[in-house]
Amino acid sequence: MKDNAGTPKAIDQLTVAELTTEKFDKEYRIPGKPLVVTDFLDSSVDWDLDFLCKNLGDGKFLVRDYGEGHFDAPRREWTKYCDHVQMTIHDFATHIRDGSAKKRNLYLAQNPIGETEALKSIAGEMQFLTQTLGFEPIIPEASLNLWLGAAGHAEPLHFDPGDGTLMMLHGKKRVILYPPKQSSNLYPFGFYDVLPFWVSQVNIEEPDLKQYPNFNKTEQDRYEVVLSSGQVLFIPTQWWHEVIAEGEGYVCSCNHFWKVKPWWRKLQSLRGIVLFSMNLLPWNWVLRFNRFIYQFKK
Ligand SMILES: O=C(O)CCC(=O)C(=O)O
Repeated sequence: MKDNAGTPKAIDQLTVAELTTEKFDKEYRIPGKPLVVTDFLDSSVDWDLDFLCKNLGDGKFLVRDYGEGHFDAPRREWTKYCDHVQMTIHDFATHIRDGSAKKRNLYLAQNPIGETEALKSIAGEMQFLTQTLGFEPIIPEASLNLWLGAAGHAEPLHFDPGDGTLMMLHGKKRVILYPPKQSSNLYPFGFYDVLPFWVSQVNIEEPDLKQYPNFNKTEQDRYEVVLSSGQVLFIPTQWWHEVIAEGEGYVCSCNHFWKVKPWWRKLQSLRGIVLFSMNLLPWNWVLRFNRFIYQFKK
């Protein structure tokens, strides 16, 4: 990070034993404040490539194919977010092992894992989220989503329609967060723009302050955490987050999107309300409609 460098704020950290339902509700869920639970998963849990190949079945996953050099260009010059390719976990593991996932910027992102053996291995932790902390899926069919990619990959700054939990299952991720009140200083793409309106135009590691001068104002509200294997991060809806895979090799995590409670936290920004409403419609309608409007706007 260059001109905008300051000391980021830390995210609160608690152990499972310190976390009661009342404490979570009062201090984190109701105000919409991020939290790391440091010992969330059993220390024996390690979703490495061998584990994933053995426990995820033979079905195909949708892999984001950003393409070589994609992240070197300013976001405003991108012509799309990414392409997609379908492959089995075995094929993707080969791309990770031979270095082509890193070179081509392939990212197995946000893929539902369904009722697999992998999910069964963390059933107790999922139960803690739903039964002890009272999380409810954002839509009934919402599942645990897998994120697997090469170290170095950075998933650009964006926000989500639901509350999220991101659990680290192999390796480390650095997560940079900004609260919803900073939205306008993060220069989101417009409605019917080339990239979705819940994505920021700013490359926060190398911000172009001539083009995005108000980005400087976000410094006081920059939060950062390095999430290690076994930890889970609560990301409240509309909190902007960029997620960077640290270290060597590859990283694996899973997230889940949950209903926003209390519901009025959905109303924090216009973008948040629109994204939440869109999420209630079938996504292929939404994307087709967006593309249709964009071609006239160009
Ligand atoms: O892990 C990633 O790359 C992104 C995860 C994310 O955006 C989320 O959990 O909401």
